[in-house]
Amino acid sequence: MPKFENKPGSIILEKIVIIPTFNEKENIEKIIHAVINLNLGYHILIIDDSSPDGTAQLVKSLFSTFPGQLFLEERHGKQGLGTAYIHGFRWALEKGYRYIFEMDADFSHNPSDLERLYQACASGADVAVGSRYIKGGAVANWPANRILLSKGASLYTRIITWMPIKDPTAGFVCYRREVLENINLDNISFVGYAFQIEMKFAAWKLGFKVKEVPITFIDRQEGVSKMNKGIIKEGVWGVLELRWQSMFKNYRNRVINKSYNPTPMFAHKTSILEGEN
Ligand SMILES: Nc1nc2c(ncn2[C@@H]2O[C@H](COP(=O)(O)OP(=O)(O)O)[C@@H](O)[C@H]2O)c(=O)[nH]1
Ligand SMILES: [Mg+2]
Repeated sequence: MPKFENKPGSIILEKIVIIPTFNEKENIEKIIHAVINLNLGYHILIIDDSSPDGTAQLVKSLFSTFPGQLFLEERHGKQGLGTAYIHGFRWALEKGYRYIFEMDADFSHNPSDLERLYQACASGADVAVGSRYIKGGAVANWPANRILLSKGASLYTRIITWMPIKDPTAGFVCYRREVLENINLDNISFVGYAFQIEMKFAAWKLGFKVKEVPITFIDRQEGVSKMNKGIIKEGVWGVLELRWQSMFKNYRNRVINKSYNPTPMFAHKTSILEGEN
């Protein structure tokens, strides 16, 4: 794990987009270019689970084009989306990033929408969720069975948990670092899409302000989805488990990071730029 690099007077690292990948060779270079070409200061961290198709090699081939902006963490074997993000969150917190994003590699999430999530967080939200199911949001060319599954999962989650979020399985998210620092990431237990629900549930239960921002989600054009029955099963049981824990045990106590100590340099809103001290 790299050492914490921010020192007073040095550049505060602002925005990092974490992209988990498993066999995304058709998309990976294009999505990296698309995010960096926004020219809005986004850094990218790819978490690759030893993709047999050589995704990680393609990322490495871009290191010299985007020095200091593109990073890669390689893990051994496919370990699931949730643990990939947890790995990325720890990495980004350790480095000192202030806004930490989740995004898929497959262009289902439009990189141009990153800034709308960022603006929502920069103007008062703690978590900004790119939402398909609020006014102005949409899903384009997803097969009917996937739409039904996704909408069904959202309704099911809301009925069971009462969490006031219309798109709880959304995977296009911006977190203020304080949210991730406050959550005990050791106790986030799910690996698949239930992970997305649990992160929002934890943030909501800890009293953070979650704002949904409408987005249009587009089905992937290239590569294949990693959705499977195990992920659906984990989602169904996972939501019940969250509800159970929050009813009879103190979920808040379980999920709060008791050793969280805010770093004073992150307690204010203004960026410290190099040479300004
Ligand atoms: N590192 C890692 N990434 C994964 C894993 N499973 C899925 N992903 C990535 O997570 C993102 C979302 O997965 P995807 O297959 O598009 O799911 P879908 O959009 O629900 O069909 C993509 O960028 C995948 O490459 C995994 O086990 N490990
Ligand atoms: Mg996808």
